[in-house]
Amino acid sequence: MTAELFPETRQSHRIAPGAVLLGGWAQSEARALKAGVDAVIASAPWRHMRTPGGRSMSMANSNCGPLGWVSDTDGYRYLCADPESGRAWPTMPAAFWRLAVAAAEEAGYPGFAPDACLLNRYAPGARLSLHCDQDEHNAAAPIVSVSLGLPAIFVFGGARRKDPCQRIALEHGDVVVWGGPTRFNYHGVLPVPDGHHPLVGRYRINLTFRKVY
Ligand code: MD3
Ligand code: FE
Repeated sequence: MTAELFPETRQSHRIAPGAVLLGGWAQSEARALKAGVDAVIASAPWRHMRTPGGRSMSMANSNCGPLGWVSDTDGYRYLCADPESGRAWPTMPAAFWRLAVAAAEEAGYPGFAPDACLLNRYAPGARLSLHCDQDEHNAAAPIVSVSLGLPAIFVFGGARRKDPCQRIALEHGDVVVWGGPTRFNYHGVLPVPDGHHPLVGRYRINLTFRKVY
């Protein structure tokens, strides 16, 4: 019996002060979300960005909404145009916006109005090393994270890099709302195991909704 077959068995619980896992919360919207991903990618294709140190990231990225997160050898920042095309990032699909706002409200953050959505795509073996998200100027707003496709282990640490970490399995349809005192904690994603997902194929896709300003 997998949680995949029985979404109601996915747990919702508080991971840390201000951080809430809404298990399986996006499952019923997964098709609409995947269609939204495909529409965004048609205008702003997946690309592998470089770290400030010059290494190519193992996950592929894109963005939608007024602002998009980019990384290159000049550092990390939010831009209102896609540097690959010079055009504005694609509009946030309505299904994305509705889900992010509803999830934030469910987790205790009413009035969430994201101005950026970062799309991360992990092929098997891709990972995200331990980091903290500090490029958003609005420290009061949470980040809403939606996982689609292959499962992964999310690593959630403390305020300092050396603090102990907890490991959290994130599956297709899971939503996590990260806010409050742990908003700037260290976190990462372990290398994604190989597999196949009926809707997403051989990938894990993560959407993060952010309020930059
Ligand atoms: C915990 N992405 O894009 S977002 C990222 O699965 C990122 O792709 C993860 O970390 C992924 O930066 C999941 C989860 C997340 C975002 C912000 C946090 C977790 C957080 C801030 C504080 C603590
Ligand atoms: Fe992050």
